[in-house]
Amino acid sequence: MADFDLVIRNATVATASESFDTDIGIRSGVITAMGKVSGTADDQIDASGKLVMPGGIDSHTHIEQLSASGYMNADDFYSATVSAAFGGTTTTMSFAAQHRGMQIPEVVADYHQRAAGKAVIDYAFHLIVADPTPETLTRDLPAAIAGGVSSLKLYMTYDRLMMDDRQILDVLTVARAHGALTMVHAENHGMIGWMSQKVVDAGNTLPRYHAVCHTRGAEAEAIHRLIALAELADAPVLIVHVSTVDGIEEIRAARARGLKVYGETCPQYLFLTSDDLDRGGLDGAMFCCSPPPRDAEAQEACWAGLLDGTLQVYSSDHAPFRFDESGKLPNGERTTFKEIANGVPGLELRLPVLFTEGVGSGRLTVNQFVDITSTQHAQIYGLYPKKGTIAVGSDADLAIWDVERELTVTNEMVHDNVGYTPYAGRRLRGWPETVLSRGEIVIADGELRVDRGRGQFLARSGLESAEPLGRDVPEIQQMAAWGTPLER
Ligand code: DUC
Ligand code: ZN
Ligand code: ZN
Repeated sequence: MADFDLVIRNATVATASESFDTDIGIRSGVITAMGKVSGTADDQIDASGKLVMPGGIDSHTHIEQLSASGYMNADDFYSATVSAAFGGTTTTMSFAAQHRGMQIPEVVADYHQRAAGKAVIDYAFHLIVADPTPETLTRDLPAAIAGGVSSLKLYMTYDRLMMDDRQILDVLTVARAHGALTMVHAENHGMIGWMSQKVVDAGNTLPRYHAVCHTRGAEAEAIHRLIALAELADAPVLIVHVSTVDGIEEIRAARARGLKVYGETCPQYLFLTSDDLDRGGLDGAMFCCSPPPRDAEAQEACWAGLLDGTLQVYSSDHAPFRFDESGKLPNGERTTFKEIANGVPGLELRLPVLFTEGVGSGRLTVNQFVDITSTQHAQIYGLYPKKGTIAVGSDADLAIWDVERELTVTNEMVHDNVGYTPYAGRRLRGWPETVLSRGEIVIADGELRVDRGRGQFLARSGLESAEPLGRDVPEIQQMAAWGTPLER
């Protein structure tokens, strides 16, 4: 038997902290040797002149998920994970979504079943909680967390998903007690609803009004309120898809006060603006997501937030819907902006677009690129060091980049099932040409090399990010003294 299943020779490796030249020896899916690797190997890849980075981890994706409004994502676990792999991502984290009235054990089992026979790369789940009944809180959430789904997601908006402040406090308390991290979609529901109704009543229904009605203040207010709730519960939170100057400032200020508040931004907030929703007729529907893309100042704030560590993760929020009756245009030409399925695709192009615009432009080092696209996702969500780095003992999830390759994005080149990409027409430089998952070549020479169903579920536990600060919260102590201790 050979010493290695595969050796990658002459690699220039970039991790989140350093760049160096090395060989990489792989056995049974794991990196077992680095440096000058000698010994026999069944297979070899010469990576001379290429850049080898940890495969991307996309910690915010919607795959084969039924939305609360009844729209099914255009991607199942096969098309989504194939698309991810072509773009250099080797782990997806998507949602098992509870809707009101659904039981959590069935929800989680259902998503396991959807993914198991289809995923071509490894995957984990977060749990969307929409119905925090006493049984959900006391029985089902702890069981789901113990089963490896150790991050929850809550919504502060959307009629059928949103939670009020008391419900949020209930869930944060359970998450704190059982070691789960709570992700939150933070937008003020009333502000958006009030404005949307008035705008639609006046006959203004085009996609561009979506960008205006999801006001900047709606995001900032909800983030501010959430942070106050998290501070009372002494529970860490991660605010997803942050898009505004003021929202980022709220997170920065909370972190400066020592609170465990994490933040995420996405390609649509770095590379798109509200002008994209104002393309002729209904074409802007292709760019409708919540929160919406903003303006150049907000884009700059998102870059600054990533660079100074206010925002730790850059995810796609891949929410795939086709530009037809199945998603973006449920009422055809008469679709109003309130009816357009929310979300943009981004799983495949998340990394290449950032590589061009970030590393290529000199805004980011390759190490910062690795950090915000892979390593911090693994660290925050409990996958590190199995995933998110290149080191002996880590899974051989690797993307071998041709940093010189230039191409122009087309709708046809993307492997998801959406039919368009918001980034069509962009010129890119740098592309992940060979992609490995647990040492197996998934993508090479522009082709998929594996069968559906090889991806494995990643159970997560013991999240450091979810550990409470353990601060004394005077009001909570008082409550305990009055005979109501919280489960701590
Ligand atoms: N907004 C969400 O909250 N989820 C999916 C996509 C989107 O645009
Ligand atoms: Zn959201
Ligand atoms: Zn989302």
